[in-house]
Amino acid sequence: MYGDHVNLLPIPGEALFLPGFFSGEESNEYFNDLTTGVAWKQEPIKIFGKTVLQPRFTAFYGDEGISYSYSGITMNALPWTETMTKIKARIEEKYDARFNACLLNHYRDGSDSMGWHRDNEKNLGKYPLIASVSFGAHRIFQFRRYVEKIPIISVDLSHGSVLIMKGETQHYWEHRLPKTVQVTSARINLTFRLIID
Ligand SMILES: O=C(O)CCC(=O)C(=O)O
Ligand SMILES: [Mn+2]
Repeated sequence: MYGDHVNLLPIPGEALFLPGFFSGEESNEYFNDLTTGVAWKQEPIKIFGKTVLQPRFTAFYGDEGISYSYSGITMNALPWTETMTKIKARIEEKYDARFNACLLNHYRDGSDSMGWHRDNEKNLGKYPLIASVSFGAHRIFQFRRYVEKIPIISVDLSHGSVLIMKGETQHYWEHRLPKTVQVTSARINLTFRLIID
């Protein structure tokens, strides 16, 4: 099943990258639909006791009754849109996985970003499988070891690509989407997750 992927990380952890999982045509359609068809919000978050706006827009969709807490905010899932359901079904089939939630990110241009973090919330379980789908502008995504903070592994997340993070990835690696002056257009990212409680 993974023969067509590139494994980006030395062990421990597994990050599998598959560019072009969605065709250019499908990806354009999904990008346009998600740009206008998602309830995007720029949320305030608390960092070191100070309230600031997140440097991106986000939304949270999922099965009924699912909620998700991180960085001091709790998001209640909105019901899946038709487009999200289609994308989710394709990923679930390919990876023999199941997801009940999706955190979406909208980066207006290269000045929007996401800082170093791990997706290690308790309610994702010990070995979460997270599927990250990208549409729109290419952006560099980076991994670094959590303990030593080096080295950095970079991947170009392209239009229609899928990145799977699984196994012990969230134990040993942090990831981020750095700012860049080179990108002047928008990117949309969907991270499908299975929330266990
Ligand atoms: O935009 C990305 O590729 C990163 C998203 C991410 O790491 C997250 O939502 O937890
Ligand atoms: Mn993440």
